[in-house]
Amino acid sequence: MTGEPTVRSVTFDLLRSLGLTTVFGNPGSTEQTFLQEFPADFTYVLALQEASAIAMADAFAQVTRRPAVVNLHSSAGLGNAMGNLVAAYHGNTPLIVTAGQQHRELVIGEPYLGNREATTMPKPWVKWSYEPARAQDVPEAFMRAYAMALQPQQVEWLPTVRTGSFFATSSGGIGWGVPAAVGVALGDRDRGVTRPVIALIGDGSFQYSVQALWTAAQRGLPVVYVVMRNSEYSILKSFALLEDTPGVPGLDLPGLDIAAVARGFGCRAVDVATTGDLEREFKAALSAGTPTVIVVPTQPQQAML
Ligand SMILES: Cc1ncc(C[n+]2csc(CCOP(=O)(O)OP(=O)(O)O)c2C)c(N)n1
Ligand SMILES: [Mg+2]
Repeated sequence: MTGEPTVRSVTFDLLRSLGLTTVFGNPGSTEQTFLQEFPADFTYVLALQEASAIAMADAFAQVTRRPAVVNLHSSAGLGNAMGNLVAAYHGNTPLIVTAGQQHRELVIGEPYLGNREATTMPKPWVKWSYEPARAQDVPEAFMRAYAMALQPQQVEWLPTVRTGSFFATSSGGIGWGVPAAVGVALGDRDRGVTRPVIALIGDGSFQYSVQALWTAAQRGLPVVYVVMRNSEYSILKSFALLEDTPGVPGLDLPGLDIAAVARGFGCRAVDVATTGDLEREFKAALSAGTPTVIVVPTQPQQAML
């Protein structure tokens, strides 16, 4: 960057000095001013959808043990991200999340993509939310967000058991695992660790942030997704029995060609039929050097609730 410092150049310098040179996101018009002339020493991880961006950053932060930066698109992007923002909050993950806003002179007219109450929208699932009154306040807002992100929660949640090799969402919301596996693999790459990442996930849960497969494929990440295909929301059928609520609609998932979807996002994908197939394909996936989705047919079973 040359010439007079700008708010943007000072902000990027600050992020650089804090070691925050990986930005997860999905861009929109309101972020392009910030993202223009994106510095060559920064990495922008394109997630295709904001729910995936947050969960990737969540896992990345857990693996690298540093805060991670997420750049979302205004109110619509923040809305898409909310479920996984709740997960990051429960997991105590230090995230710095920015969301674009429409031009100040337009906001009074409630324009497309404007955020009526930008600081209220993410509450209560963030420790701090702030809308800088002046452009000049942006670097300080980042600095404060960084400091806040590193502070412990007032009330500690019971953390997910983390040995550094097992990760799970802390919120109970599904749609975390597919992108979080991407975040773990990117975090490993960032800290120079080489190991495969195994993501075990149900066929229903797989659908929620499925576009993260594209990021995994584009970046050649060593992720093996093992998808348990029972063609239903099995756990909800068990709940229906437990709670004696017969006739709940929407619990069957016929007609999902998961391997075809995965191939569409650029992954290797196989349907296996036997345990022998599974063993062979799993071994092959471990050395594939590219993400693989293995679809395993399973018998629906009643959960012990
Ligand atoms: C964001 C979100 N939406 C809906 C739910 C409710 N829910 C809990 S488990 C589940 C189904 C999971 O299905 P699947 O991954 O196929 O697992 P299975 O029970 O079949 O093994 C749903 C929809 C949720 N927890 N989070
Ligand atoms: Mg299922």
